[in-house]
Amino acid sequence: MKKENILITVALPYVNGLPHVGHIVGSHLPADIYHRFNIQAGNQTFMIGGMDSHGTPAVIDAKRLNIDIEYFVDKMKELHSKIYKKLNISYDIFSTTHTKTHFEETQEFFNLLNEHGYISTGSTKRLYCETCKMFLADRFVEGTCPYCGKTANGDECEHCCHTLSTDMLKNPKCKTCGTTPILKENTEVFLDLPSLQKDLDKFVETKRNIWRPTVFSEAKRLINEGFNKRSISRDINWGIPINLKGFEDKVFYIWFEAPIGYLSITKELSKAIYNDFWVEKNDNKIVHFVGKDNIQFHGTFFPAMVIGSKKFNNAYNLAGNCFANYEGQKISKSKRVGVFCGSLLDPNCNVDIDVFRAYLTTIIPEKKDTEFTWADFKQNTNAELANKLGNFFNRTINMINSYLGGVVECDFKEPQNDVEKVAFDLLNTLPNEICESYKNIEIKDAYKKIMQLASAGNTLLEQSAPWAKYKEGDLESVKRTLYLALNFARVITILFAPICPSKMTEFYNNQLNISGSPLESGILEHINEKINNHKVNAPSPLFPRWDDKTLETIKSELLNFKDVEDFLK
Ligand code: B3M
Ligand code: ZN
Repeated sequence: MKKENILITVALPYVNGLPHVGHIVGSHLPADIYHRFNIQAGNQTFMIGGMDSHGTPAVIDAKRLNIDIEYFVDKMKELHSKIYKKLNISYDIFSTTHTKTHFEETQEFFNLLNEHGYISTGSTKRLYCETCKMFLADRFVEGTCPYCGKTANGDECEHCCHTLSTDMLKNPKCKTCGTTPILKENTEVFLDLPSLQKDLDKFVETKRNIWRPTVFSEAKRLINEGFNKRSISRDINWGIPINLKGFEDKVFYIWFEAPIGYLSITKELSKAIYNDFWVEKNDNKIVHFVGKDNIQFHGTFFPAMVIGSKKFNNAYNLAGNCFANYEGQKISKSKRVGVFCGSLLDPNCNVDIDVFRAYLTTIIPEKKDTEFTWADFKQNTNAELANKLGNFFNRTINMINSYLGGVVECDFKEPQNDVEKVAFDLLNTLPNEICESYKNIEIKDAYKKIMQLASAGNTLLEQSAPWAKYKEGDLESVKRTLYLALNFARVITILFAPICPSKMTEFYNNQLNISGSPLESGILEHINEKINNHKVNAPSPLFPRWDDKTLETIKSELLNFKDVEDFLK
C-alpha cells in the first residue's frame, strides 16, 4: 500500500474550562485512535493540538478567579495536558495560541488576506455598556437567542448551536453588571466572506464524498444561506493585536486566530513539517477532528480564510462529530450533568483508562448523537471486554499451556472442516475490513468488527472443543484449533491496540510473548502473517468483570467533580 503523510489536528479547547467526556469522544479520542492506527499502517503521522487561550472566556474566568491572566492560561494548558496524558492521548505537541510564533503567524495570515483584498474596515453600531464603559464583545453579553428563544451568549447559542453576533440577541444584558447596553458606533475590521463564497463552495463540493454527510450538508447549508462580511476585531485587551493602522488597540476575534493555531503549532513542532503540510502542494493530508459545535467554522469560515490567503493548504478531511449526551440529558457544567475530566487528576482515581477508553469508543458520535450511560459502561466492560475478548484471550493462553506445554507448533495448510473454514476465512478477511474502517474514520465500526473477531474465536473454541479432543487423544485437532486461536488473539491484540494501547501492549508482550509493540510503525503490513512454533507465557486475566459495587466505586471516582478553582488554589 502507498504510504501517506497525515497531519491530525484536534479542535483547540477553550481555556475557560476542563474537558468533559463529550469533548473526549468528540475530538481527542477519535483523533488519537486514528493517529495510532496510521502509525501502525506505516503512514508518517503527526497529531497536534493546544489551548485556545484568548478571547472573552479567558478574560472572564481570570477575573472571576482573581488571578493574573497569563498565569491562568499557563496553568490551564498544564491541566489540559495532564488530562490528555492520563487518557493516553498521543499528542506530538500540545501547545497554546499564546506564543510568539502564533502571534506572528496570525499577523502574517492577516497581511495575506489584506493584500488580496479580503479585508475591509467600517463602522457599525455595537452594544456598549455605559456602566462598565466598554463594548460588549461575544461573551461579555447574554440575551435571548433569536433562533430558539433560550439564553445565549453573544457569540453562539449553546442550545441550538447557531453562531450569533451580539446585535442578534434579544434583551441583551451586560454579563458583568447586568445593565442593558446601548448601541454605540464602533470601528471594526471585516473579513469579506461574500467574495470568498464562490471559491469556498467549489472547495466544499470537492468534499462531497470525503466529508461525512452530516458535515458536508451542514457546510452546504451555511453556504446556501449566504454570508455577510464578518467582523474579526474585538474590543478587549487580551489577544493578538491587530496589525492595521488605527486598530492596534483592538485584538483579533478568537475564531479568526484560533484555527491559525493549527499552523503555528505545527510550526512549533517543526518548520519542515509545517511547510510540508500547510505550504507545499503535494498529496499530504491534513485531517481535522472537531465536535459538532465546531463544524461550521471548520467547514466554512476557516477554509474561506485559507482560500483567501492564496498560500496555505486546506484540510483534506473534516471529521466532525455529533453530540454525546449523558444519561438522557445534554452535558452541562453549570447543572453538573456529565463526567468531567478534572476527576481523572485526583490521585485516588483508579479508573482503568483502557476500560474507560473502550467504552468511550462505543459512544463516539460519528453519525448521530450518542449517550453516555453507566449501565452501558458496565455492560460494555462485562459483556464485551471481559466475557468476549478477555475470556477468549484467557482460554486460548490457558489451553496452549495446559494441552501443548505452552508451545503452538502446527503444520496448518488449509481448513479441514467447516468450523475451521469459517474461522480461517474470518481470520483472513476481517482484519482488512477493520483496517478499512479505521482508515475511513469509522472507528465504532472497527470496534464492532474486532468484537466480531473475538466472538468468532470463542465460537471456534466452543465448536472444536479442544478439551474433549485432548481427552480423546486427538492432539492433532487440539493443535490445529489452538494454532487458529493463537493467531486470532494476535490479530485482535494488534487491531485493538489503538483503542486500548496499554492493555494490548501488556497482553502482547507478557502473555502472547511477542516482543516489540503492537503499535509499532508498519505492523499492519504483517497483519495477515501467521505465527507458528511459538511459545506463549502464563495466562492472567486482562479485563476483570465489574459487579455493582465496582461500578459504584468507579462512578464516585469519575463524578468527583473538580473544577479549575480546585487546581489553581
Ligand atoms: N476553542 C471551541 C471549542 O473549544 C474552540 C475551538 C477552536 S478550534 C480552532 O469547542
Ligand atoms: Zn438558540
